[in-house]
Amino acid sequence: MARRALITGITGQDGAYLAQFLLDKGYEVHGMVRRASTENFERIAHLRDRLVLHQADLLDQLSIITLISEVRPHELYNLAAQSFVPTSWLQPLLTSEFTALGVTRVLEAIRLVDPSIRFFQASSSEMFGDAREEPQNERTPFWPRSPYGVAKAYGHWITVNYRESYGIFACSGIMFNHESPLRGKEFVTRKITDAVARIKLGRQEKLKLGNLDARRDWGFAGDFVRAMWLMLQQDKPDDYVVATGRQHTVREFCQLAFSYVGLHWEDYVEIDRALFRPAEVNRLRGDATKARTVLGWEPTVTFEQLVRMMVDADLERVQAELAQEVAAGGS
Ligand code: NAP
Ligand code: G4F
Repeated sequence: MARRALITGITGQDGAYLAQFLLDKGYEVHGMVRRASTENFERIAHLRDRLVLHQADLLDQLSIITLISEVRPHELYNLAAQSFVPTSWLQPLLTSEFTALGVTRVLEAIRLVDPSIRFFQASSSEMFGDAREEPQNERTPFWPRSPYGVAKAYGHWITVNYRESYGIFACSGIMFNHESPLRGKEFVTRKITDAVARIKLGRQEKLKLGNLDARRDWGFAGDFVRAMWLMLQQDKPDDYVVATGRQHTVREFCQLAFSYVGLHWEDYVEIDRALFRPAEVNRLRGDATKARTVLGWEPTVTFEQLVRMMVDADLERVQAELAQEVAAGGS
């Protein structure tokens, strides 16, 4: 019989990659989606016929209990969250409800319905914040610098606590930034590659950015979802840093993305002070030795390949939009 997985946040970047990964492994894949006035399933459109989607919301405890009772998954991946750091200063309470308390609601539902369900929590390197050491590993103390980071730290510790209190197979993946052509356009990498494509094709003139000196450890989302799955296949539940171990500045990302299409980034990028954050996470770099040793996990996509993959995808998309406009104008 096929194993059943339930993914919260299936409409997001990681949800789409994880759904594809699990389907390829022969899983029956269920996804939790929240009600919206307009459906928001673009990232999983190509998988739509192979998925079972259910309406529920991280804010609504009973909806999660009902969902888990109906699906009875073997594995549950909790990817849903308010995941954009700047929004967490604008909506700190809502961010805590989704990103912190939402985790407890899912864990409570597991405890009530079936404590043998294996649970993955999408934790974040943002918890290290003003990091006490570099590179960061599973023992590095947290010093979060945003309401999002604080909420994720809660989500991490409640996951550890339900493992220790109730023996639930609960794992926390402390994931560093991971990107792809499916990344939301508000995040800096996709904002840059979308702008590069639009500028190259004459649809945009300038790109406004904030802090170019911030350093991140950027990997490929497709690699990260494999680490999530590996964590739930082990004999014992545990927590793992997932990272490439390489660090680059936002400026370096710009340089590489613009030069890939033959443009010089300084001709197009403007600094907008409004995009600077009230408290910045200046540098992050992960040490994934434990994931490499215990899970046998390795990233397969380099920083340079990631940038090129994202620019290529955005060029293709913007070109297709232009072709559609021409066709519509000519008909
Ligand atoms: P994403 O693209 O922003 O997706 C977030 C998902 O959460 C969406 O499917 C969204 O649904 C769903 N969601 C938000 N609020 C919800 C609610 N109240 N009820 C139900 N669903 C809700 O994020 P991602 O990049 O795929 O990241 C996945 C997870 O990993 C997140 O928890 C994120 O915080 C964490 N993480 C990401 C990274 C990274 O670099 N990508 C690194 C570390 C940790 P809608 O489509 O309806 O909005
Ligand atoms: O792309 P970002 O918005 O990602 P951030 O804040 O690192 O958060 C992402 O990674 C976390 C893992 O550490 C996840 F948990 C979280 O859910 C999310 O996926 O910003 C990256 C850096 C920041 O230092 C920011 O100040 O880029 C800098 N930046 C400079 N200009 C900008 C911009 N960020 C954005 N979003 N937009 C800008 O114009």
